[in-house]
Amino acid sequence: MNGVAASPFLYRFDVARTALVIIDMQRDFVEPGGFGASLGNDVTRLQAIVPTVREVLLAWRAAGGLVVHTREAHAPDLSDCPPAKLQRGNPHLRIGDVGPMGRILVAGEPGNQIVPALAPVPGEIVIDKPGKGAFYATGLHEMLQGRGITHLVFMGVTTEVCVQTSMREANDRGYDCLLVEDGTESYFPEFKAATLAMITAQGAIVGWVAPAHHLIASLSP
Ligand code: TIU
Repeated sequence: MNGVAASPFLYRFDVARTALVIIDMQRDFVEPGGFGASLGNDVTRLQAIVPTVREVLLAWRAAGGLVVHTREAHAPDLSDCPPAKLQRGNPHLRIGDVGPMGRILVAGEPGNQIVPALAPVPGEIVIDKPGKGAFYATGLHEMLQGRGITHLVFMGVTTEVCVQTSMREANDRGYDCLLVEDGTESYFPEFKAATLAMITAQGAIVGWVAPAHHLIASLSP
């Protein structure tokens, strides 16, 4: 059993029953010209966490833990993108439009790939999800159940959108969840801070939060 010094109290987990879930570290959110930028955001804040996410990913792989990568990705015919999502807001490029990295948020396009520093390796699970949460319409819960997973450690982007939605979905399904606070980022620093606070409030109502170096220390033999 491993223990991470976390907020609001010690997070205990067994690597064999825990998956590292990296949410949407794809070019569409982290690089200029993708979906995040099309919504009017400055993507440099998100780019800055890549080295920390990589450090945790390498430590997790070395410890032999299961890794899950997600991508927010739609089918080329957009049949899995409801009008309510497609038509929201007033972006200069919509989902499915052709941008500098190919069609925005469409599976298989260059912009939809996970950034090279965090690319999946054989044996890791890669989930394409049509929603913000990783459990909606993906089969992820069944995959995790089949592997005996009870605990999830989250990183990725953005903190208050896809990461928090996924963590809440996981919490309702009975997983004990830890969010790596410097392995996640938002386009809005105040939303990240609020998310960390609301996750840990009321005795870990959604889960735990800890810095990457506390998690890495807990993995050291
Ligand atoms: N816009 C925003 O903050 N996020 C998303 O649209 N998707 C994810 O968070 N991955």
